[in-house]
Amino acid sequence: GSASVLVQRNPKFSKLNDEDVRYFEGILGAKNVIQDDEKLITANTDWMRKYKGSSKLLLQPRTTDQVSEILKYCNFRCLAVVPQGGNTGLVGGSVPVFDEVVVSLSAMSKIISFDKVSGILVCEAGCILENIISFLDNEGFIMPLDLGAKGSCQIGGNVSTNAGGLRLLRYGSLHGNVLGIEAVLADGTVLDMLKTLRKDNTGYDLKHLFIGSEGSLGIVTKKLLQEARRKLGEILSAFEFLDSNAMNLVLNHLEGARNPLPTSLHNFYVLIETTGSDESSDKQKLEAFLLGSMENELISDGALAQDINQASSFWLLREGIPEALMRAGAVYKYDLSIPVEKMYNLVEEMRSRLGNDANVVGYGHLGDGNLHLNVSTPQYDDKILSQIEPFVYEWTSKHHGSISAEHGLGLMKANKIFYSKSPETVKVMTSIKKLLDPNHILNPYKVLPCSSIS
Ligand code: FAD
Ligand code: 2HG
Ligand code: ZN
Repeated sequence: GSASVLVQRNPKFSKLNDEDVRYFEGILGAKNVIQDDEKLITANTDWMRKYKGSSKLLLQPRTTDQVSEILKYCNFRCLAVVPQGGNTGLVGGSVPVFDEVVVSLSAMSKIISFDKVSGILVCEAGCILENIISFLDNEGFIMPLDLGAKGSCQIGGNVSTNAGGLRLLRYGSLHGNVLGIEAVLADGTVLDMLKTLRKDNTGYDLKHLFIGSEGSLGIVTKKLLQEARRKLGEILSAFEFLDSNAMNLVLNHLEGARNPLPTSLHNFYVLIETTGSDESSDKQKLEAFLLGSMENELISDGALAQDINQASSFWLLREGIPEALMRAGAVYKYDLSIPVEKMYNLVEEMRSRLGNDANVVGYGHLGDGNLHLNVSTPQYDDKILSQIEPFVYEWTSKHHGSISAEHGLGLMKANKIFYSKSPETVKVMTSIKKLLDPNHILNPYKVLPCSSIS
């Protein structure tokens, strides 16, 4: 079960009854009000199968108005709600903790418009990231966001977690790429912040509150605006790294994974991608970079993808790590921002703390200073956990890093926020939360510490 975080059900929340179900059926039609056991198990279980809730109801609205009506009713009845996208989140934020109603955005998956001149895309929150990527690719544009979970995660979930991913280095975070948002507040109010202007300094820019708010302030709905950039510029688009433990895991657990440098196992691998407007000059630059780095003994070996198939087989080695870790057994995940020069010290210290009890794996977005420290064990074990935490948080805090670079706080780290934020800042966040969601029905027990909310 969701063992590692102990919270109590808030007794203020009502329990779902038949009348509630009938009311939702009236809004959504019976087939979008789901009580089927199998579908509920899926909605109650996170991607890692680590967090499990016991919700009895899954709602699938098709319009913003329906989301608004759902929330208005839940707020009135004091029924707690979990907004859910593709359910690929890694911090236990996307599933109920107890019996919260799950509101899934999956049925809101239309691309509404795309303007080729400005590169502005408008779509519903439930659009699957991979569908947006291929839509834009067909139009000759690039989506500024890409991540391993692209086949399942939704743009609304990406915005709500402020997902970083594999292209942040080149295109920056969603705070820069999202031009507007439509969101529904806890009481059902629809906030239209969908301006397609690039410049608009009229008051507070409220959309930024919703980017990275992990479903705790509102539900992002229709028409997210997303800037897609043209394939231009001879610049680096990704700079990822993995250590030998990560490489070994992928090679052993993922079908189709092949080491392009098979002669010996190296301590570190980096995966570098460029996206320029002229393929042949890109290739020349990369070749020269590779040769130069080998001559200067910065690297000991390297390989250049010769075609798109080879490139995706390189990417599999990096993107496949979370999947390989899942297959290897239990996993403790830490998503940290740490100054690059100190980043690997933590991995090594963790290895010496845990000895042979665990496989400590380091990989991540080197170009962004983002380490994914994963500790893999045969099964979950409280003794091992007590060796890892609070050490990992204290270490990160001591080095002025962040305990959540890109995955958010969710349930896993709601009570750990003070390692990265001052009490004063948390107080302001709590005031905002209380203002926008006075009954705390939106994603309870997540993001902010329970002690600060009740
Ligand atoms: P969910 O998991 O369903 O939800 C995540 C959070 O957002 C929850 O708190 C939920 O309540 C809230 N939420 C979802 N939709 C909405 C909405 N419409 N309105 C309001 N709140 C909402 N993350 C990175 O940053 N970079 C990576 O490179 C990366 N790679 C990943 C690779 C794999 C294999 C996996 C499994 C995950 C990865 N992640 C990565 C984690 C990342 O947070 C998610 O994959 C993604 O951004 C979440 O989208 P989702 O639609 O699955 O949201
Ligand atoms: C990635 O970069 C994801 O692959 C997942 O953010 C990281 O599972 C992890 O720790
Ligand atoms: Zn990542």
